[in-house]
Amino acid sequence: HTPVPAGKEDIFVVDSPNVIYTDSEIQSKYTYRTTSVVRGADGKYVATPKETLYDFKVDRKTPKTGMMLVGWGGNNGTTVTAGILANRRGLVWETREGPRAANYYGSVLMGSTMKLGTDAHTMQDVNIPFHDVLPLIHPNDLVIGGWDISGLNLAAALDRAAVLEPTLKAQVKKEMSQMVPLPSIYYPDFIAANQEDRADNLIPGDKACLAHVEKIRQDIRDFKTQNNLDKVIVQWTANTERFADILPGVNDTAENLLKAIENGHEEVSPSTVFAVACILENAPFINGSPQNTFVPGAIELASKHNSFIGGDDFKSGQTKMKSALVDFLISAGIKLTSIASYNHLGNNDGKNLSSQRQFRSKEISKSNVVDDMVEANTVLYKKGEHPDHTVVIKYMPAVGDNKRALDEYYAEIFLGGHQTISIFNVCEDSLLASPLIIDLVLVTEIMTRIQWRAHTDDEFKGFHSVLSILSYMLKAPLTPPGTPVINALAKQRAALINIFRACVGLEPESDMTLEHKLF
Ligand code: NAI
Ligand code: DG6
Repeated sequence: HTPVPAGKEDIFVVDSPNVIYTDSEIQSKYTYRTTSVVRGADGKYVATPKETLYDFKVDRKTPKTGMMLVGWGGNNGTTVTAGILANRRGLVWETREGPRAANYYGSVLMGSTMKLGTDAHTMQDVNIPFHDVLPLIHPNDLVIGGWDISGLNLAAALDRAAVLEPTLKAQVKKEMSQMVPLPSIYYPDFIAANQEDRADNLIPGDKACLAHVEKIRQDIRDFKTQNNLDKVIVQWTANTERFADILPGVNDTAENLLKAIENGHEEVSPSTVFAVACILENAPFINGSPQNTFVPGAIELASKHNSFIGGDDFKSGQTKMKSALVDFLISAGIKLTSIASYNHLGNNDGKNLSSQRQFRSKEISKSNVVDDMVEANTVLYKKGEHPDHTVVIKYMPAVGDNKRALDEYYAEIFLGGHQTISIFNVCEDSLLASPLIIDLVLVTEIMTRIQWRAHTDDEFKGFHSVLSILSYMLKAPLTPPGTPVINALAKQRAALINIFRACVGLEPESDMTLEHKLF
């Protein structure tokens, strides 16, 4: 058995009888080991180790990929665009603290590493960039486009966002002034009334209709053709919408949802219209905002069309910290009893969220993020018991994009004592969200190139159309219907790493390091 040498872009090769490299694919046989549990009549659990054999194959050719953003002219849209241009051109700019160079800090794929294994001679860990585990596309190669209800070109929109240093903006100004968002759909009832004054770049019509779906599909096709792309991935980074009511006969099934759009039903949101257009166009669609874009009918439609969807709501600062800290506290056996989360921010997102119905979407998304960790600890919490959890968001124009997040965690410790942890987190919201937008595209794209089959099956197929592997980047992870939601950050990262490893025939990283303990 001789493995085919890695391509020049691969930094490692797996030498195993279970892994085959061809010019076009990496093929692996993978034994998935789990523990199956049943509870006997006597109330005792019986845990049985279980093995399932899967075949995976990964297409090695990196496609020319387009990223289309809904809300391209917003703070996130302009920041991620400028960031990619700055990286592509290797820009350096002056700040009051000295020169700064473009980087991808904050992107788990571009900025973090993964343990490949243990050096055979020194017995030390060998770590490689996360980006090199699978043949991922590079963010510098993304072709960027999108829609916005505001028609400002991207250079002017970058000024409006007031996120980046003038010395950086000056260097991307020319290129970004050529970028103009496509007109978009605007149904005023779904976002705050205070957004109306920027809605000057509109596709006619103020409620859902098939013409809107068709126009968006055509925009995706045109973008693909004009830029000679192999695929396009679409992300919603537009304003937070209010929740749509889930109505039987309207958005409960795929068929009803399509009929509701055809009939111009007023409870179909712009984000759902975008989702439907992308699903029908087989362009993966990710929702970076908290609203319920993926009504049951949209999820069913995606599954019928084998089209990838992911969401909801970027997990950037406060919630990312929460999903690490609460995991730590509860896993340490400390009984968290309350979380008070305050935010104030002064960007356009904050302005939109100052409206009650849009705030409510965000409140829901920010509030359910510790449920899995609480439910899992039956020692600390009785069934149904839950820490108190309050989320407050206030619009404070003066602080702009520099969001302030103040959190107090209150917990019960040994013998009735208390622990209070207070966090004051200040950072530019869009600089946290932009790397997540990149990660979501990179992971989603590689998922379109991974196929699997049970070892006994003939046919390969793709993963479930709901991409729960994206959970690490999202506050309210969408999972296939009936499957658990994982919010704990470490588990989310482990899933991402270990699925990537499985695709190249490597065992999950267990961190047991027996090689350092048994001698
Ligand atoms: P923003 O308000 O600066 O940008 C949103 C853009 O969407 C605006 O340019 C607006 O004109 C546009 N827009 C609104 N409705 C549209 C439609 N129907 N079609 C096309 N464009 C439309 O907001 P920002 O800061 O860029 O955030 C975007 C979204 O991401 C918000 O929903 C926010 O809650 C969410 N988010 C942001 C995070 C962050 O850290 N920045 C983290 C988590 C979520
Ligand atoms: C205020 O909370 C505004 C929101 O849009 C958040 O900034 C955004 O959802 C990020 O939230 P988090 O909790 O991930 O920092």
